[in-house]
Amino acid sequence: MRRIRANAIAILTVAWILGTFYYLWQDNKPQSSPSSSASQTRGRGHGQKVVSGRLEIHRDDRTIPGVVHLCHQTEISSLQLLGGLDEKAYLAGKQLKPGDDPYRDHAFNLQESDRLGSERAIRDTRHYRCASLNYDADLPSTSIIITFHNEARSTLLRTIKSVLMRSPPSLIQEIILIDDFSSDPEDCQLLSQIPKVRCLRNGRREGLIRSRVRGANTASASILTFLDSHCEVNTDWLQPMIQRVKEDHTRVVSPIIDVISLDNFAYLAASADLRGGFDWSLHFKWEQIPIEQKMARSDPTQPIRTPVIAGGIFVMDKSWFNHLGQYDTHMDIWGGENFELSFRVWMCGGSLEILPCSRVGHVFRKRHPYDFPEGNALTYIKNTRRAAEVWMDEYKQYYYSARPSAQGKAFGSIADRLTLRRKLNCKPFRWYMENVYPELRVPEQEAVSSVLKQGGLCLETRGTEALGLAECRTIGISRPHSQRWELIEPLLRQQDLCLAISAFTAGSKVKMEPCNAKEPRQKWKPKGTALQHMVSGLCLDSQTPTGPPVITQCRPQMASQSWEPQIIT
Ligand code: UD2
Ligand code: MN
Repeated sequence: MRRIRANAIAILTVAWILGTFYYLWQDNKPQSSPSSSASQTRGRGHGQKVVSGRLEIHRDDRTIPGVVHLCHQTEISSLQLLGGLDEKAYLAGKQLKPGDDPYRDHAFNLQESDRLGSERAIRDTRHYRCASLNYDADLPSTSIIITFHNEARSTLLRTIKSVLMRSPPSLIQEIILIDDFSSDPEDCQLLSQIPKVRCLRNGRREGLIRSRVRGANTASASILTFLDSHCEVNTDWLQPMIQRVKEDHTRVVSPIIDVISLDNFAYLAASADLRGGFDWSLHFKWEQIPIEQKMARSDPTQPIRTPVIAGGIFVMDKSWFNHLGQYDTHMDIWGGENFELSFRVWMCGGSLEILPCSRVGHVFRKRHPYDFPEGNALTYIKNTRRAAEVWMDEYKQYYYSARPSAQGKAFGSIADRLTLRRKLNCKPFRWYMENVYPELRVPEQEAVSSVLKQGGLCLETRGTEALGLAECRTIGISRPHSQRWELIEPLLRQQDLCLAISAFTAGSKVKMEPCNAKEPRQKWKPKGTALQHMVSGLCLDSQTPTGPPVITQCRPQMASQSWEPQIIT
């Protein structure tokens, strides 16, 4: 008897040791499958914002092997879930006709999407440690907001069903569909037969920005969840995001966005080491987390701070969304709103993060399948110009240098958004650059040679220190000239001498002195056609054409403060 007990204890001990070893080995297992870095350029014709579908996919093998969650509550049958919707008839109502190009209408392979049906199992792509995290039992519910314009029925229905099947039912208050004036109203209407699904149709094409605001305004839950209309949410996607927002309502959180192939609809795990970034043309890109942050991450389930979000899939507290001014509803159709929202969230007291334990698949496309009434290039410029003009302060110059075609293009009035920024007491873009996105390099400035013209007169130096206005003279190539200025922000330069104020008070004279980029008295920036001294906030003023130039209160309309730079080539 005693021997049998001893044997049993020995067997259990060995099993326990083996189990522990297996666990540790799993934890340290190297990523075995090669990363298929099929980095693909996603040209959209106009070269604007493209969510390059993180096509540098690193398959993360620390995911949960073989676990396929189809349904959160397996007892809910697909039939119950759909209420009165006749799914077969809905899908059959719109199908590819033989001989039609399957990519034509949606810029993805419609034939493959239709073939898949409305639900399918997908791999749980999270790090395996995510499965053992716990979330509050009393998480608040959310309103899911999905806006669409001519979405394919099969992708739209799969998006909705994946939400209903892979979310705890108590967390889904409602799914609000905003049909952005699609050709067939039934695409949306028929879906409102599904329990919890509501359908709002725009009376004209509004674009995704105004459509989302409409959805948010009718949402009844305290938390908003935005989704594109061609997604599939993965196991336990929602709880991590709601948990983070519940803990701190100023957080705006998004999942890791997995890739659903636009060709064969394979569900592919995206790398867990990416965050959202951009270049100065306001072109969104996925980028590696900075190395120091990567080294400091000991726990792969921890949130990743991100300078910007891709834009389509995020969770945000409703009152915080409203407090921060929702969206800029003068932005049209598509694009730029993700920068505007991201800058605003960071600069006005919130934060943005990507949660690795939340995964949502999305069909990334190479072109827009829909039209832009004003043309897609002009629309993108209008939207990003609005974001740059309202939020980027003096850094907007880099946007204009990177996107010269934006200069002079119409972008409407931004007065309301500037008032909002002031009311919310938001930090300057410089703060964002220093604290949120220090990795974004400010371009090296090339000196621009120019004269500074006021009426028919030009600003010139006299001797080594003094300045004045005089008749503009012809300037020969490359020879020093008292009327030639090099503009290298923040300096206004002539050889080794720079324009400086003599004191910080209104009425103080300006003079030339040896250049020093760190000297606060030498820092200038353009303000309309005026030249503003950055520290005192006063503007360069000629007073009278004969008197020496001084600095005075900026008054944009004043002729004596207007300095038209005329570039010398
Ligand atoms: C990305 C975002 C998208 C949005 C966009 C920039 C992701 C996964 N997607 O582009 O949500 O932030 O960048 O603006 O981060 N739609 C309308 N009306 C329109 C045009 C589009 O309702 O006039 C819908 C469209 O059906 C889709 C959503 O808006 O559900 C986003 O459009 P998209 O899928 O063409 O944009 P995407 O994913 O390239
Ligand atoms: Mn999309």
